[in-house]
Formats: sequence, C-alpha cells, structure tokens
Amino acid sequence: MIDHIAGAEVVVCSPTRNYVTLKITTADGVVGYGDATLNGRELAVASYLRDHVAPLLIGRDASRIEDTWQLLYRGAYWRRGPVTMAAIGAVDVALWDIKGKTLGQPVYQLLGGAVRDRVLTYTHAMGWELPALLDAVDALRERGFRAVRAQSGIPGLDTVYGVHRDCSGYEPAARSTAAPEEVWDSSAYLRHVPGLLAEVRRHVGEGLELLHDTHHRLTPQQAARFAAAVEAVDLFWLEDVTPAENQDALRLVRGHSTTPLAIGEVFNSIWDCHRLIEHQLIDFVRAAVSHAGGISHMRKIHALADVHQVRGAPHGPSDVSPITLGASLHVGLATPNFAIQEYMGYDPLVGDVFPGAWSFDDGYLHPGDAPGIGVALNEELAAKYPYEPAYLPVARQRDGSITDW
Ligand code: GCO
Ligand code: MG
Repeated sequence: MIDHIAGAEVVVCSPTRNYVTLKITTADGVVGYGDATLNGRELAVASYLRDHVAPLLIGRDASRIEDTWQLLYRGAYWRRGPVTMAAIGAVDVALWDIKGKTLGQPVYQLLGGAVRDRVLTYTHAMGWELPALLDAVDALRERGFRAVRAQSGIPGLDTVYGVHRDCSGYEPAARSTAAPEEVWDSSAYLRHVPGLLAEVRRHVGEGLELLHDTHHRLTPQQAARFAAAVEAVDLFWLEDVTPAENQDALRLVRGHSTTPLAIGEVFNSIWDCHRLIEHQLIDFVRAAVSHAGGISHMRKIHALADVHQVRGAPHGPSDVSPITLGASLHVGLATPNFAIQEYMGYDPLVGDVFPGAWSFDDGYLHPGDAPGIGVALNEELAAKYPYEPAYLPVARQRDGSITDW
C-alpha cells in the first residue's frame, strides 16, 4: 500500500557544482528523490517546485504517478519549457523511487524488467593538441570505456568550451555571478577538426566507438559540410550539429552524409522532437530524464522513437545529479531501443552527497538492484555546500556578436 504525500522539500546544494533535489515523503515515511537541476538556472526550478508544485502534492496519493504528471502538465495551463519540465521530471522520478521502495523492487523491474544485462556508456576525452587528446583517449580505454567523445582545442582560439589546455576535466558551468565569455570561430573549427578526428580514428583503429559534439554551433551548410568531411571517421554519432530549433536544417545534413546524428540535450518534451523522429532526421534522441519530464515522459519519447528506429541516448553530464543518472539507467535497462548512456563522471564529493547503487564496469553501467532508483541524498553533507552562482560560458564570434551555443 502506498500512502499519501506528507512532505515535499527542495534541497539546493553545491558540492563542487549546483544540484537541486526534490525530496518527497509519504505519510508512512517512505522517501523518494528527484533531480531538478537546470544548469545556470537552478533557483528558478527550486522556486517553481517550492512555491507552486509542493503545495499541490501534499495529501495526494503517491502511487498515482501518471495522474500527478498530467495534473502538473495539463493543469498548469502553461506547458513545456525547461523549468516546468525539470520540475515535473523531479516529481515523477521521486514518485517512481517511492513506488519501487514500497514494492521492494528496483524501478527497472516496474518498467517491464531488463531487456539487456548492462547499459553501454561513453565518456569525454579532451586534449588541446592531438597528442594530449590521444593520451586522454588511451587512458579512458584503459579504464574500460568502449565509446569515447573526442574534443580538442582549435588553432587561433584561446579557449574552447569543454577543453582545457592543461588537459584537466571540465566543469560545464564556472562559479561566477556572470557568464564567462569566449571567442568562437566556425571556420577555424571546420578547417581543423575533421583532420584531427581522422587522426584519432587512425590511432584507435576499429575497436573503439568515437563520438563528437559540435554544441549547436554550425549553420546548416557548415553542418552538412562537416558531417560529410568526417564520414570516413565512422563516428558513432555527431552531436548537436546545428541548433535544435531549426530542425529542417538536418535535411540538408542528411542529404550530404550518412554520419549518424544525435540531438536532444536541450529538449524537454516529445513535442520538441516528434518531427525529427517521425521524419527520421536523427538517429539518436538525447533528452535527459530530468529535463524531459521524468521517467514517465521519457518512456513515451522512446516508444515513439522505437517506431522509427531512432534510439535513446540520454544526456548525462556532471550537471545532472547522480539521481538522474540512476533513473536513466533504469530506463536504459528496460528500454529495447536504448543505445548508450553519457557518463561524464562526478567528483568523489558528489558521490558522497548522492550515495548510489549504480556501478561502472568494463565500459558498461548498471543501476543496481536497490529498491526504487537507488540513489539517496546525504542531507547533512549537502548542507555544508550551499548554492553558489555558476554559469555556462557565452560564445561570441570574432566580431563580438553572440553565436549559437
Ligand atoms: C554534453 C554537453 C554538456 C552541456 C552541459 C550544459 O554533451 O554533455 O553538451 O557539456 O553543454 O551539460 O549544461
Ligand atoms: Mg552535448
């Protein structure tokens, strides 16, 4: 028997970076956690949950996950959007967590059970120059990764998002009250990166999946040219090759290349991607469980994608919390057309604040068999790391105008 909701609290903490966590408690003391982190806009979701959603949850039957989703989505009148959908996603995941804990089952069992034994994952290799990048790829291979996203510096630019000159890992948002700015030059990128990726392929041979992320920065023509130029690299995918709003752009890209395309980390509902899926303009849909309305809504996106042989490959940067990673792995284990899970990794402190049952082995992840999602929040530790403003960088072209992200 699942009881009614007695409490809904929001915890904002910053163990190396900001995370927003929703904690729902039932009258009989079962606790469910959901991740509501929206990088650089954390407090907007925290307020949405605290001020507008929590009061609606109190007293509701915690077993009615879909009905609660419908209430929050349809009932608000104002639909979609990253803040709304991240808030709904947190409620949804917390309620799945409660259902699993009450029934004594990991969530993947409630989704129909495992359709695979483990979930393939990829992580990030960064190197400003080719030798550093190759070293980074080799080191990840040593750790067991079978798929690696390769990003490099660009001659003539001082900084490139996600790539440090000193080869250290990157944090998507820098702690600061204003977004740091960097200069971007698509021509320099187009001249340099296809050759560099060809070198990476030559170095690794056939046994490693390679991915590359263009962070939505190219025009349709540039994207088509780039996708064709990297054809021989045999990428597992080319990610976010154009901004996600201009979806017809992908027809031009498709017309010039068979390089697989992945888009979706900024999507927050099925309405952002249904045309891309129906017209088969993408091969992988990358919406994250936390940003796209939770497990319930991700199931619908993946079901539609399955009809069109598009596969799920959720966003998994360090700016979604381990609760989202855990939730995503339950979906991955139980979803036939799930391809791969991004796993950027976390600072050990983040692992202490969010102790989890999921594990990495031999290039694959598994959500574990703890009841529910299997990721908790250590509130005492979290309280030691209060929110600190942090923002993603803004990119400007050489003439000073803001470019696409
Ligand atoms: C990825 C990304 C991230 C995002 C970041 C935004 O593929 O993991 O593109 O680095 O930029 O998550 O908040
Ligand atoms: Mg990306």
